[in-house]
Amino acid sequence: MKKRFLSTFALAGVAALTMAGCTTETGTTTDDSTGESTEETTTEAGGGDEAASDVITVGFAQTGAESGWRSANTESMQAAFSEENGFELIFNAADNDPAAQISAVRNFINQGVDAIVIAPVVEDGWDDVLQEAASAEIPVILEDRTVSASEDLYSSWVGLDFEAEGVKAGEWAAEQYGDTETKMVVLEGTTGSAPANDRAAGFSSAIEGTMIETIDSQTGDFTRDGGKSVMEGYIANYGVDGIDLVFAHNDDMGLGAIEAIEAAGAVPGEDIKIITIDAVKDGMQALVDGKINYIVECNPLLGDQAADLVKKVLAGEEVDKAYYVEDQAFDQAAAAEVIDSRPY
Ligand code: GYE
Repeated sequence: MKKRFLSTFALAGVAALTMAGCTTETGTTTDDSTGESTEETTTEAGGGDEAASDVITVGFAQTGAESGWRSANTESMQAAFSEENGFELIFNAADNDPAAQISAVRNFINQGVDAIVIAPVVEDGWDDVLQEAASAEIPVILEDRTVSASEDLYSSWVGLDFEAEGVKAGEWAAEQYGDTETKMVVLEGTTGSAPANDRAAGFSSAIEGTMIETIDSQTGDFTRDGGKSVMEGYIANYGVDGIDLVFAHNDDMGLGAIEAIEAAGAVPGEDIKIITIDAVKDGMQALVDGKINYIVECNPLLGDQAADLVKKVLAGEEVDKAYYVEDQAFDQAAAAEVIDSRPY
């Protein structure tokens, strides 16, 4: 697979259609099989039948609203799939429930949307519904997370190299702490999600052969509350003195861990070192404040690339199967330099 690095702002040039008026509807749909309800918002481009026929209707199946990263990603997607850019966006957030997300995609197929965009909660379980979209001749573009299904079942994907993020975080840990006995606990992202799987694999490979020992690893579901309560459990089991390092698969769980460490009377960033991934505002602030020690970036601003891909695919243009956006990494000094100019 060819890796192509895109700058986040490079692909913004989609033609803007001028349209008067727009309506926003928010409704709740209930998944018959699970009884789960998810929120759906439709933003419609107005301006009469003529304009409406040019409008591209896109169903976007978002994971949920678990983190600061996710909020920034949702905003980026909503801004790019706007009516000014020629789209009618049907937005669904599945509250991180894989079954609810699959049924949202089925609803999009039944509604006969022009294209479907998915940020898949988990990697597995997509074959059937992607096949159904293919049979209905509705192209699917993936953003952010990947799936294990055959790449013939979707048109393209744009996102980040999660394994490389894990490697970057692990290499820094190895360099800083690898020569002394270091007891590490891990706060994993959502079980079965591509970033949780790949970040864990990347980090583990980078610390192999060092004196960093993983004493426990559990999921905090990418949320602040999850990170806090898993960290409370670790502290109860091992004591603050029994833990040297936390590797959190995202900033929010690291921020939750900070609360747990402080509540136990210890100093985050000193008594217990913390490495996270994302580099959202709150995470970067904690890094500048010395409560987090290192952050590997994961860029959430994927909306313009995703919208560009939808237009290209619908126009029958050739696209690659995968577009990787490049990430950076920050220590305290680097974070202090850029924090004020960060867009998220
Ligand atoms: O790191 C985390 C979010 O899929 C890359 O999901 C994304 C991850 C991100 O909840 O904060």
